[in-house]
Amino acid sequence: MVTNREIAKEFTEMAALLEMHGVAFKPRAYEKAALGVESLDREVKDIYKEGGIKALEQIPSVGKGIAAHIEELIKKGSFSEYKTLKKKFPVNISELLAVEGIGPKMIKVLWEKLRIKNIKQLEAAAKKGKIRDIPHFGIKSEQKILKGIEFLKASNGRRILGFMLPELRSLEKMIESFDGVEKVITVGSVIRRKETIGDIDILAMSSKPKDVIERFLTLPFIAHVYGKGENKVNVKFKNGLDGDLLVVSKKSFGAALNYFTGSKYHNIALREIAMKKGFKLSDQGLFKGKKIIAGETEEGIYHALGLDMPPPEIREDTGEIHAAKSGKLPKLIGYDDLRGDLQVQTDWTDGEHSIEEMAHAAQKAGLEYIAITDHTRSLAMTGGSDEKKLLKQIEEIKKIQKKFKNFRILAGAEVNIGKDGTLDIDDETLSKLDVVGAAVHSHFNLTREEQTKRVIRAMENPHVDIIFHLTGRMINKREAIDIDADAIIAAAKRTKTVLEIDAFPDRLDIKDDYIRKCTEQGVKMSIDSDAHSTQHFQYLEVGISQARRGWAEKKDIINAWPVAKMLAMLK
Ligand code: DGT
Ligand code: CA
Ligand code: CA
Ligand code: ZN
Repeated sequence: MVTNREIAKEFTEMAALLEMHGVAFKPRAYEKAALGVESLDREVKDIYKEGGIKALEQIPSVGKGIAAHIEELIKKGSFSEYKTLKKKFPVNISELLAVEGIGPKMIKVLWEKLRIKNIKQLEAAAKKGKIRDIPHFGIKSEQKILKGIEFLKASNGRRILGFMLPELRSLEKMIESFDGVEKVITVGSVIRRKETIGDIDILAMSSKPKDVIERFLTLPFIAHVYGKGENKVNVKFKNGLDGDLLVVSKKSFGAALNYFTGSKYHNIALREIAMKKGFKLSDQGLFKGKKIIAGETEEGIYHALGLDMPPPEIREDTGEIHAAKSGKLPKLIGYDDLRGDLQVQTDWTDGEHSIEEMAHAAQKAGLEYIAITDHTRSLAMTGGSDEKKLLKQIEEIKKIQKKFKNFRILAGAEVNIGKDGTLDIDDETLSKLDVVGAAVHSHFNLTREEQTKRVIRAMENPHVDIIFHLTGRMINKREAIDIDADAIIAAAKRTKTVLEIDAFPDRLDIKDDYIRKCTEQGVKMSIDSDAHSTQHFQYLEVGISQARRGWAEKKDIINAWPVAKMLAMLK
């Protein structure tokens, strides 16, 4: 039985294999299909069971040919075209691709010259100085590879939550469908919406824990069972993560939910409050002596302790307890509150879809406006726009706008910030755009002083409205640029520049603590998908989580406002 993740993984590898074999065009189709499958919150094999190959063709980015491969994957666990190509390169492609800077072409050379199959061998070869001798590699790429491996190791196997949400929801739905299960919630770092998760903690409500556990163990996701008890089981999932399922009855569900939501530090603080009031708080309930005071709901527990209930995203013991005591919890921005998206790429540069397709997808996702913000000329590999192309795009947007009702397409750009803070588009052209975002895409290794100065210079440009993905970090892949966040936030306030929360799951730039500083100082932010495909609008949710963890409210996020109000606050 094959899971969505396994299908997506094989397609991603297929794309790489095609490139390694020197096949043009086709790799993109497999990359897109991998994305299409990964973004589903239903299992592909269920879709196939219900509607056959025709239903598979309805999956985003899946056509006839790919659908046939999926059918084969479901039946045999792999597909023959993949297996044929793989014969020539018997290496762990997924593992090697995870290293920053390693692509299919490099994997091919590393195999052909040094017979490198996996990260372990890659690291050993790099440490022995063997990589530098391969033509076109050199000492610099050898060091870069070692740095990439080190960074990956530091991630400790933690996974990027935003990329896993569809898979987790699919898993929840399956458990929910079991007989006798009344509720299922993935708790721990998942419900707190951390950037990354270390494992998957699932809580189910049922009066028949044994049956639920038996059924759970038949799921296709499970690779190994570490241990099993009356009402809990501890497994390794096929995606490589460990997981716990805990099954509890209705009367202690709230207490279990509260305990396993965490965080640990929040729990410790709560338990102290309970103790001071002469209660005892555990994952079974809130007790006075042997008498249970609360336990069925979380609200019940908080109220019995004299507290308002903080949303899971802020339960980190960073001030939420105090706020909960004094009726001062923030009214966090809600998951339905976004009206627009201010960073969207199209096929004018490195996006996959046209302006019109992106606009339709955004409208379907419930938005009222988007800004088209393609890259600019110094990002040559994306086909970045120069002034002429931008002016042409403005005209094109006007035309496409006529086809839409109750939806606004704004003209914008993601202007590149040069090493010295200058921009690669002239002011006159920038003045014609509705929204100007500026971002760092190169010179990641400057000193803190240089980086800070550079970004502040861009902020001082009277046309730059937003700084996109401020630090350029990519979770598990690339470090953030070294920047003085306090100076940036102060400059944002002074120059009325907006700081973006980039919702793309491996960016989530800016981080929660910066967001909180922005809210405290009245610096406005936007939450943007950074979409390069119609499917990426779903990531806005992940950006909202990030904003919530930074205590942001609707008033702090400009694209939660109606378009006119939003535009009026830009420079
Ligand atoms: P993770 O798995 O590293 O992404 O982070 P969490 O927060 O999911 O941590 P995990 O899986 O170790 O534990 C799940 C929840 O269980 C945690 O959020 C709070 C609770 N918990 C775990 N260990 C302790 C503990 O030692 N004391 C208390 N009070 N609660 C704990
Ligand atoms: Ca966990
Ligand atoms: Ca755990
Ligand atoms: Zn960018």
